[in-house]
Amino acid sequence: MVYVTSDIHGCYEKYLRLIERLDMKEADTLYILGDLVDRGGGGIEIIKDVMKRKNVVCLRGNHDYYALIFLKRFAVQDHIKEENRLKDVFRLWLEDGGAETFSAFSKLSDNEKHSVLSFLDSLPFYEELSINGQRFFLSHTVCEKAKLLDIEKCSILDFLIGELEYEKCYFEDMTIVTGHTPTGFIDPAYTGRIWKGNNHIAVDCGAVFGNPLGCICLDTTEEIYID
Ligand SMILES: [Mn+2]
Repeated sequence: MVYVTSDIHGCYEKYLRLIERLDMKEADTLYILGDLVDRGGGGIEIIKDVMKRKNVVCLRGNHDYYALIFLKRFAVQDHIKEENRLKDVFRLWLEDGGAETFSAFSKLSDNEKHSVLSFLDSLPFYEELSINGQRFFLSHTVCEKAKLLDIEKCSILDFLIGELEYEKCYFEDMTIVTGHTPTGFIDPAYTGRIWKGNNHIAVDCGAVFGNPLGCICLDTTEEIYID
């Protein structure tokens, strides 16, 4: 079975309960579509656990992307004094939930810091899957349809902060599975629930905002919610 969740945002307890609930066998895989860290306090714990598991695959979200940049420059190397331009963005990241990640990361040993940074640096931006003949495109988010159809023109930012057009079917023969946007923003009636439509599956239920952590099995379409 292939399972997909996203935007765990440091909710370590919900993550552990999801892993327990899925009770994955060797042939099963859980994809996490990015934003492991920030806002909730358990992002670093989640990374340490994911690194030990063979059947959990993470893609990169905007928060993981910025955490890598800022942890490397300001928690490992000491660039605090000289880089004013980057420091403004660093301050914004801290305010947007990065402070929790920064503080937990700072408590790690040098070896642990190194492995967390290597892990973040290794995360892919998207992945294509075929399950029982059905095609899926997995990523944190994607850009608008016209641009994605010309994928050569896309930059990594399109897969981190792109503005997805949920009202448009991008591909007739492939479902786009994404996180990043809490489903309540797509349709308030779906707050805390997985949203599906127009060959999209949106799995970010807003777990860090008090909603359940949503997960979908792509083989069976079963939806799993961890309160
Ligand atoms: Mn995001």
